[in-house]
Order: sequence, then structure tokens, then C-alpha cells
Amino acid sequence: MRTPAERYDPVEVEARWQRTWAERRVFSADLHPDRPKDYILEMFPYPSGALHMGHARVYSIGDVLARVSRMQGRAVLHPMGYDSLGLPAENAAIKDGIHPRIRTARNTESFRAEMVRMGFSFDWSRELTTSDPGYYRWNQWFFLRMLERDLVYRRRGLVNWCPTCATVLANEQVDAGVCWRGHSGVTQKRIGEWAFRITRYADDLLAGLSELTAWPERITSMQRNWIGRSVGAEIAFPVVGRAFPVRVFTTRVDTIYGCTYLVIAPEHPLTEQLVSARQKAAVAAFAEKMLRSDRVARTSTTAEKEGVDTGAFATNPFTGEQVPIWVANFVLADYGTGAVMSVPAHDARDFAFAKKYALPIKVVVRPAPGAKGADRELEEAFTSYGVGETGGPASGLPAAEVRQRLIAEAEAKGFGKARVTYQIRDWGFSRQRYWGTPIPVVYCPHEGTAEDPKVIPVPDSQLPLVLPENVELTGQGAPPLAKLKDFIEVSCPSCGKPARRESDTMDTFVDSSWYFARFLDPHNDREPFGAAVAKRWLPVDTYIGGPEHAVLHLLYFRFWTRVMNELGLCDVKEPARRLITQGIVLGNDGEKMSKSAGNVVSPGPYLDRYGADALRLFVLFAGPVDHDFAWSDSQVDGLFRFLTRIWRFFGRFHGEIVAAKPNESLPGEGTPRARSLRQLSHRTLKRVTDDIERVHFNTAIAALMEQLNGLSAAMGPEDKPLPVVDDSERAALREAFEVQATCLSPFAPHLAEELWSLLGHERTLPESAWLKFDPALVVAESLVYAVQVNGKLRAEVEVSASAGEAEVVAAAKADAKVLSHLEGKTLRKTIFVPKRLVNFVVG
Ligand code: ANZ
Repeated sequence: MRTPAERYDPVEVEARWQRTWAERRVFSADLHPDRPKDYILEMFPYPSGALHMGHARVYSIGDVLARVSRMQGRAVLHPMGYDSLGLPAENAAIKDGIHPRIRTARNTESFRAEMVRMGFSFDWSRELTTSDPGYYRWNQWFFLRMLERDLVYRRRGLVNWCPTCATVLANEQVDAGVCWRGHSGVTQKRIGEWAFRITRYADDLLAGLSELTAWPERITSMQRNWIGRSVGAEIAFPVVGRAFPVRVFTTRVDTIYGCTYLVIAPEHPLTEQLVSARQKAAVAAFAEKMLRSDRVARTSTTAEKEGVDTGAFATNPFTGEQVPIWVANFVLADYGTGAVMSVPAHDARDFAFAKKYALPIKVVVRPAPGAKGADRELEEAFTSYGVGETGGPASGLPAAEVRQRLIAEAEAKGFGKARVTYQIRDWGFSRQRYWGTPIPVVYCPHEGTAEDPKVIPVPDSQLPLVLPENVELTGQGAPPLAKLKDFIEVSCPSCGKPARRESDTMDTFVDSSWYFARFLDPHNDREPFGAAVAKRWLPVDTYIGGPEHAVLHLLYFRFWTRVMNELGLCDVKEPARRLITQGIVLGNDGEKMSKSAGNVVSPGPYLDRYGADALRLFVLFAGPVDHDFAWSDSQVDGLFRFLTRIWRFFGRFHGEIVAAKPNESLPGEGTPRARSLRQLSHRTLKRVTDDIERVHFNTAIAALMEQLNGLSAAMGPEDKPLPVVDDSERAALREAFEVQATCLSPFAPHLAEELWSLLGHERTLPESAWLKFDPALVVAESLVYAVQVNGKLRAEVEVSASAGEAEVVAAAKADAKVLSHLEGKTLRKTIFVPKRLVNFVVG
């Protein structure tokens, strides 16, 4: 039997257990094919310079769940890899000339080493990195399958362009004119690009949200808004003197009798065709200005409404009235039909615009008679559904009914129909950059034309299409791959004549859209992953990561899973059953940790000084998982002291503990101290088990601290001689340490393992079972009151901690010894000191 060392040396202990876990392969997902599965996944990192505290936090959260689940008898899949393609490595290369592949390999090494030092229970045999051709060849394979199904297509249109990143961005990657990498000044540019038809799944992605009951509401509602389903009608207004109509999308066709003008987006293809000669220059200048302005700013409710008359007119198909057509900033080309019918009396934007440009306002809906504002002149748009008075033939009916009738009429007469539109756009994913997956197509001018060459897919047999090495990265001019003759100039896979390869690469969000499935089968070189493993492991049971991905990755991977489902690769449609989003780690100064703020704390130095356990405890104890918290040196130090206190306490009693005969003391037996030790253990076990289940890790750790305090209080202070203990107390102490090691193991796995082995266990904690508490010992907390009669201690009574004065006094009076001192005397006064004593003053 080993004896515990005097001083706890985390660096030595941690490295030793990490070696043992690795040698015994205790974190392999394949150990127990017979057990129920639990797939626990944290968002994999982009391997930038070094692991930071945000990583330490998210992986610690996942690791608690993985370690407990394993001990609770499930087969746990807990893998790790690297999202290693993407812009930062390329941008860094432009600065210092180090090839992205070299930098990425270096960073990956240091990430792995630090994650191992953190003691995360990953199944390292499944490690993957997306810059490996063995991984991204399947991106290419998916692309080809999607091309066959018309789920991917080439389009030419206005795209978001970030001048700093020198690339196109998806709508999901732009927030209020700022790109997802933090650069402002995103503009619109007309360019050819590739897009995934995510809109085909808009309804299904929306419907699926209601099944995601274990996702934070905040995330599902962000996705709902992003998809932005809107039910309305499309109505064609013939343009006066032209052969074509302007089609508008409206959710309030019931107000169409109040339409006094149309607005068409300045960049709408019809705008140029309908504009009058007199207004041509003004409209063109306005369109040019809009191209340079930010799309979010343009449409914000507070933005100044601006527009120009096109000089053209359209006919309201219901009334035959002619209304002017304007262009304005607040109408977007890519929503609905890119044109609106304006009803200034009932829409706030239209109202502001009409006031500014003196356009007519016509009221067709009024507040019900007697309702607030019913008799007032219109000072602002009345946007609710009051009483329709000029709905034409449907006048006077409720709005919903008016809508139905008008749509029916439009359909019958052929100038309109019911229509649903979505805010979500197809996902533009081609990037004009180097460090990404090459898009496997070739442009053949012989099968198409020189201006419009035919797109020829690269055959599967030529995959992977490997990213060339010898590239010059300048961040300027044509995309890097376009400058590589050897790569670009190929013979067409179909006709064999000279053709050109695509020079764009795929957005990095493609890589992360399906990596969770590749972890099931990372070495498969025949298919992305096998059907049997998919059946065994999908979906992810718990997914943990940052909420900033709400409408990016967390939307894309739901789309991709639907595609994989259609391809017959898996039978689930939703990738993750439960989602946990974590808060961010702020710097010492309370600001978000970032290089530019100069407040980055990296785990390395703390690992050297305090070890991984203290660091893990800190990030888990600092607050609830979804809250932000600030880094604090002194708290890490405090948690390290907590661990060393456990160690010293354990050392003091180690001799007694190993001398204990197991199961010596049964409930109800043994000394009062043995009984209260046992209650403390079982209560702690219950609290920690329940708290982990609820993902309340900070309170679970608090319960462990209380356990240690309780133990110290029961066994006397450190500087006093050891109390004499009997067999029942020895057994109770042993049980206390078994509980402590078990409960500590998800948070501070190394110290826990050391305690566990010093208790004489042969198997490691991950190979052992989570302990079960005994309900009989988890009675409500109790308190002991001293009972005095005229200031003299006569008895002690134990009552429930929640007992009030009346209950405590009653219990005190019921005690035989107290009773004997009260008998025959007059009770003059009862003094009650909460949590401590009752004193009966008698005379
Ligand atoms: C007439 C009308 C009258 C409207 C009224 C509203 C109130 P959601 O719910 O977001 O789908 N709209 C349509 N296409 C637009 C575009 N490309 N750019 C800017 N606005 C556009 O909003 C639908 C409403 O937004 C439509 O219904 C249209 O204005 C406007 F009392 O049509 B409405």
C-alpha cells in the first residue's frame, strides 16, 4: 500500500495519471459496444497560436459530462479535432511568410499537448484535422453529390464583400456591416459564386426547431427569425405603357385599396427598364449610392427614408388607379419580389416616406368606433387590424377574411397569388482565398462557350483534389489559386480539351458542417462514414459551444445533416439533441479576452504552477456555464488551496482509512459521529449527482467544499491530535473519501484518481462505477440545539434545520432530562437563539 506524499505535487501526479489513462485506453469509445451510447461533443477549435481560457472552459464543461456519463455506465464518444482551414492562417502567412500548412501543423501540436495536459478525456484515436486531404476530399465528394441533386449552383449576383478579408462572405457572416472576423466596411459587389440551396430546406429547418426542446430558447428563436418565414401574397401591377408588370410581395393585401405608390429596389433588374428618360440619371445615381451603403443600415427602422421618383406609373389591378413608382433605400432587391406596394396610412415606413415626399395617404382601416383614436386625424400610420371600410367588395369584414377573398379574386383574374417568402438566402460559400477546400469543377469552353464555359464536375476517381503547396500569398489581386498555372490549366475531364479549374475554395463553415459525423469513422477512405456507426452514434447527445454560432454553424450543420439523411448516410435529420451554450471568459479587467485588448491569459503558466485540476475547477466554479466571468489569479490560487486541503486531510486519516473494514457501519449503527459522517457523504453525493445532471457545476463544486468543511468540523482541527476513532468511524471516513474521490473526478480528475488509488482501488475512476446515494441517509439537514435550564446545559436535541422556534422548543421540552428539571417549577421565560440554543428560565 502506497502512502500519500506530504506535499501535493500536481505536475507529477497529473502527468502520471495522464500516462495511465492513455496506456489503459480508458477513454476509447469502443470499449463497451453493449452499453447505451452517449455522444458528447464540444465545438472543435480553430488552432490559432495557443489554447486560451475560452477553450479551457468549453472543454472542461464537456469533460465533466463525459466523465460522469462513462461512470454511470454509458459508452461515451468524446472526440477532438481541429478546424484547421480558414483565413487566419492565410493572413498570418501574408505577414510573415510561413506557409499555412506549417503554421497549422505547429499550432495543432501545441493545442494537442495542452489539451492532454488539461486531462480532457478525449478518445484521441479519432483525432482529425480538416486541412488533411483525407478529410476535405469528403467535402468535395459532398459537393459533387449536391451538384447532382441541384443543391449547389453557380450564380452571379450582389454579394457581401469584405475588403480586409479580400473575400465574399455569406449573409450569416455579416452583422450590421461588420464581417464575422470583426472588420467593418463590408460592401456589396457583383461577382460569380457558388451557393448551397439551403432555402430548399427553409420549412423543414423551421419545423425541426420545435423538436429541439433541449436547445436554449434564445438560439432556436434566433434561427426562427433568421429563416424569417412570412405568409402573404404576390400581386402584379402592370406598368403603364410597358409590356411587363411590377410584382410586389405583401403581408397586408387587405390594405391594397389604400396603396398610393409603389417602391421598387434601386438594384432591381426592372428598374432600368421602367425609369422615364427624365429620371434616368437621378435613379442611376441613387442606385450607385445604394450599392455602396450597408444593407442593414438601409433598412433599419430609424434610418432616414430616402428615394427618387422613377417617373413611371403602375396600375392597381383591384382599383384601376394609376400610382407612381419610386425607388427607395428601404426596399431590398433580394427579399420577396424586390418591390412593395406602399400603403402609407397603415405602414410606418410608407407613412414617413409619404410625408417626406408629399405622396397621398389614403385610410382604408380605422380603429373600431369608440376605440382610442377613432375620431382623430391620422398623425401616424395605423398598423393594427381595425375595421376595413374600403376593402372593395369585401369591405367591413375582418382582415383575415378580406385577405382570403382578395387573394381568391387575384388568382381568378390571374394577377396574383398567395405566397410565402423567407428571409433566409442560399448559402454562398465560395471564397477567393487559398487555405480552403478546392472546389472540384472545371470550366470547359469547348463544351460551353468562351464567355459561358460549361461546368464539368471533377470525377470521384480524381478526389481528393489536393490544395497545391507552392503558392504565393500576397492578399492582393486575383485569388491565389488563379495565379497557379499548373493547377488552373487542365484538360477537361469530359472532352479532354484544355479547360480551367475553379480557383475559389470552400468557406471553412463547410468543414464544420459534418465533422461530428466524421468522428464516427475518421479513417474510412471509402465513404465519409459508415452506416452502422451512424446508426450507433448519431445524433450527438450533448453539443457544447459558443452562442455566437447561432445562425452560422448551428444552422449549417442542421442543413448538412438533412442532406446526409437524403443521401442515405444517416437516418437522423437533426445533428444534436441537446445544446449547451457557454458564456465567455473575460480578462482580469472585465473586458472580453482578446489579443488587441492585451488581456489574454493562456493556461500554460497556470498548468506549470497549479496544475490542470485547479484550472478546471476555476473555470467551472466561477459561475453558471452560460454566464460570462472574469479571469482571477487569486481565485485560481484559492482553488489550488482547496485541493491541497483535501490532500492534507486525506493524509491525516489515511492510516485509519486503510485499516477500515468495509461495510463496518450500517445505517443507524455506529457512533453519532459515524452516523453524521455518513449523512454528510450521502447528501454530498446526491447534491453533486443532481447538480451535474442539471449542468450546475459551480454548485456541485460548492457541495464538495462543504463536504470538506463538514469533515474537518467532525474530525477536529488540523493542529490538534487525531481524535480516537472506532471501527464505525473508520468505515464512515473511508466512505467519505470514496464519495469525495468519485464526486471530484469529473472536475479535478487527477487528484481524484490519486485519492482513489490510495484507497486501494486497482481500476481507475473512468473504469469504475459512479456511486449511488442511500436515500435513507439523505434526510433533510438537521441541527443540534443546546438546551439549558437556568443557563445550565441539560441536554442536546437534534431537529430539522428548517424547524422554527415552536418546533425546537417543543422538542427541547420533550427531552427526558430537560423535563425532569422543569417539573414542578414555573416557566418564567424561554430564550431562543436560532441555530444554537434554548434556555428555559424557571423559578
Ligand atoms: C403592403 C403593406 C401594408 C405592408 C401594410 C405592410 C403593412 P415581413 O413580415 O418582414 O415579410 N416588403 C415586401 N418586400 C420588401 C422588400 N423587398 N424590402 C422591404 N420591404 C418589403 O414584411 C412584409 C412586408 O414588408 C410587406 O407587406 C411589404 O410591405 C414589405 F399596412 O405590403 B407590406
